[in-house]
Amino acid sequence: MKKWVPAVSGLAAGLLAATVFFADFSSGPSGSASTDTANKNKSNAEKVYVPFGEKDEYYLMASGGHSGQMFVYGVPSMRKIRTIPVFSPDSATGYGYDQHTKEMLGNYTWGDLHHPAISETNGEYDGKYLFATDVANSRAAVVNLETFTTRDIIDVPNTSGPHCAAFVTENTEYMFLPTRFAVPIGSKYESLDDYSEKYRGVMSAVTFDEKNEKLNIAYQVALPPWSYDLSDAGKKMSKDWAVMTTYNTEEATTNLEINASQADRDYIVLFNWKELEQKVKNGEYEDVDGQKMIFPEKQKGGIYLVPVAKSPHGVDVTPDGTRFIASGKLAPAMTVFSFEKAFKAIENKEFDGERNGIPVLKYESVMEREVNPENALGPLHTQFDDKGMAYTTMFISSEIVKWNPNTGETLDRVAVQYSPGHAAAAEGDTVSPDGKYIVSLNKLAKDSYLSVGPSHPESMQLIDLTGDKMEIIQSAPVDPEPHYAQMIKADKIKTIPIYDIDKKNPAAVTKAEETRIERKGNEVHVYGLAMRSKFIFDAKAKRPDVIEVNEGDKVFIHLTNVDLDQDITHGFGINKYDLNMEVQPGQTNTLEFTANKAGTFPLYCTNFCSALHQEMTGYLLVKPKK
Ligand code: CUK
Ligand code: CUA
Repeated sequence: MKKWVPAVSGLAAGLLAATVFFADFSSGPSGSASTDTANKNKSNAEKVYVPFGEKDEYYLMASGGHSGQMFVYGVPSMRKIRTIPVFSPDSATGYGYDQHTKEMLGNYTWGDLHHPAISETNGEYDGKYLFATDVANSRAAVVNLETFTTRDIIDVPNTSGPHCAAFVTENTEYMFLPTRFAVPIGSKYESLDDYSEKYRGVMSAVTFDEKNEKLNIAYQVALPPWSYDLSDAGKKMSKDWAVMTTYNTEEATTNLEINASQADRDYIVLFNWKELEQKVKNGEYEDVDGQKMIFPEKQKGGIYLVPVAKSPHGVDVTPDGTRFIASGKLAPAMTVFSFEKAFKAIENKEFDGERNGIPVLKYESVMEREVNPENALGPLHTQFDDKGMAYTTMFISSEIVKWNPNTGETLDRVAVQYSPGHAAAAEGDTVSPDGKYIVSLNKLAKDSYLSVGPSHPESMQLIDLTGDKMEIIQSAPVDPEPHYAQMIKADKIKTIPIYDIDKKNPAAVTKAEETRIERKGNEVHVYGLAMRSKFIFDAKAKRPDVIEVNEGDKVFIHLTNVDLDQDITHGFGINKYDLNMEVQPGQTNTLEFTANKAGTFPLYCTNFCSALHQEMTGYLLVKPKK
């Protein structure tokens, strides 16, 4: 049963003056459910039940939105397993407090993480790394999946909000980071009256050096001053290509809700990254503050525009790489484009003029079909199953529609609660999705869970794809908004049980005899260790667990956890110094701070580690200046 209620909020609701299709979930597992429903729910409960001690079949790597973090869930249980701090400090792990993570975060204290991307080999998730970008402060990050820790963060210059990333190419050659907000190159001041001339929508091609775990900007492209929304890399026959959606090709500078929705068409940018790479090798670029910048109006070639229904959002490449599907948040249709047709059109120069020096391909030359399921409104993002069937989220009609991209035929629909943004299918962005599951990432949960006041958590609903009909079998709250997630087979992730004590790290100590406190002028270096259940900063001292410094000293506390037992992690917090860090088994971490407050400051282990964890304490004594 469905009931119509007026839209109160949401994407473009004002413009559309639409009504929202809210499904009625009142016949839930409790209450007046029929015996049939009860049985069905029992079998659904079994489908998601993972007994204690057994493991889930998939990892779901979900974006933590404007928490700046990433969340790890298990599928099918939908149990949350871990938070990975990426773009924001995290008190629990001391992320952003120790020297390495503090340097990575710079001076930023928040981030807005939208689209996690798992590294790929031959178009398959390889389970090695996870990439993400920060819309708030224009950064890109890489997380190592042996340890589930962030290893590198870079600032992306000339850009403001690389929303439309990260999507990696088939062998993780590149991820492309186009900007959401056009800004002047160098982010300097320019009047908005000169927007069309002075502003640009720069895209960065970022590479990953696995050996050193470093991200690098290989080159940038000064695209027109439009907003770039979502992107996807080609696969197989289209592997050298990538696509991204644009909006505000009107180049409006105010009241975008209205002004960026004037033209009937915006564009998909279609580009050949191999060709752009070659251009850079040939020296066809300009040096802009040390960045290799391609200006498409001057260094022509490799980039094309494909007209698409106005204000598109998602664009997704089919697993076989033959098509790309754009979803129009203001148009009720999904548009299927053919790479083969696009390649022919490029060869035959079937252009409809150009914009900003970039050729516009004829819509009819590239478009294969427009798909418009009855009453389905607000298509945003598409995922795929093992048979190549498409699953598109419908933000306004609050459902997922299953359809056949080869014919356009609607195959099934399931109501979700409510307003799905993305969905994440099992191995969904690879060349061989698993089918089996899809998770709907809903923007509004509306009373699905115990009330916590006016603001409710969002939700993720797990949908079983193995039966004749899609079926929701589990749901989990998530807070805040999960923009996107990727679901990877659990056995592809190979975590390490403990860190190898890093002998190359000059700050590592392995035995009590090596512990020491060294002073060089007003710099104090503590080489300490943590073990159950004590700290040893200097084994030879009268009180080995005490650090004494002078007010104004620059203090470095290097701490190695020598407990090489799985899961025996120690913390190191100093009262009232606003400092905490975690040292996992075998790890060496450094806290760097200035002892600018004189006094007596207890320090203690912040992670439960043994029956005598409470005794794992010491003192930082800061002698006042004369
Ligand atoms: S976006 Cu499309 S619904 Cu990928 Cu940031 Cu949120
Ligand atoms: Cu170490 Cu608690």
